[in-house]
Amino acid sequence: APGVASIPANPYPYLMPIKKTALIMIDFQRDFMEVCSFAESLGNNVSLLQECVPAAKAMLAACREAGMTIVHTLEAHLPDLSDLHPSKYRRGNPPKGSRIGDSTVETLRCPSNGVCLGPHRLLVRGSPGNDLIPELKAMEGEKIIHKPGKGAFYSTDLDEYLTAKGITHLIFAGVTTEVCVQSSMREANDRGYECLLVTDATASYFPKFKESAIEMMVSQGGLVGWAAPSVDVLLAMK
Ligand code: C5J
Repeated sequence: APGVASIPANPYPYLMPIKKTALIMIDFQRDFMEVCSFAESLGNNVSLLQECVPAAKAMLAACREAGMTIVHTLEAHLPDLSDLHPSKYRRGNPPKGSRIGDSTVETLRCPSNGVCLGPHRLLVRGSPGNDLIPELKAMEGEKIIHKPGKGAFYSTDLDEYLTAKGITHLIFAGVTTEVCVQSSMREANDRGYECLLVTDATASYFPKFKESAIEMMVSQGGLVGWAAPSVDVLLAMK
């Protein structure tokens, strides 16, 4: 049909009505992707997440070109932390200086190459760590969702925004696959959206969790949705 891209996907072809589809870019924020960040303060290797940036960039460019709806999410808390559940604050029992809302001034190891986020408050809205990475900045007119949870629908206006635009299909990219991407895709699936995950535009600090998360979501005939590499999505959109 005209305006519908047929994407060879797992577990079977995904039909994408371009004007009714939004690209959802999950949490491509410096907090998770860069050195001197929240993620590094918790001991994660952020270079694993950088691997998915080229495919995410290509998806963003193609979806912009096609005039699609684009949404960027950020895991972010208000400066007064009033939207942070005490359970989330306590979780992991992180040392002082690595907790949500803490200031990094004295706590982070900074690299010697001069690339440094600089002092910031961890996962706090408006703090430098909460910016999108420079390669994947939002453009004028693209929706930015600040979300206090892992899922993009919890305590946000995302569902209303998409519904008002007549969006029925969602293409997901982002980090990390098994945490915020998977939570968001499951929430979207329960709300009736047809979801596809772009497999090389998502990454995890734990590569085996990424593979397992994708396997789980496409299992049993696509219980949560579909998965396909960016090359197949981009070709089908041409
Ligand atoms: C995490 C996320 N991993 N964006 N957040 O805490 O996946």
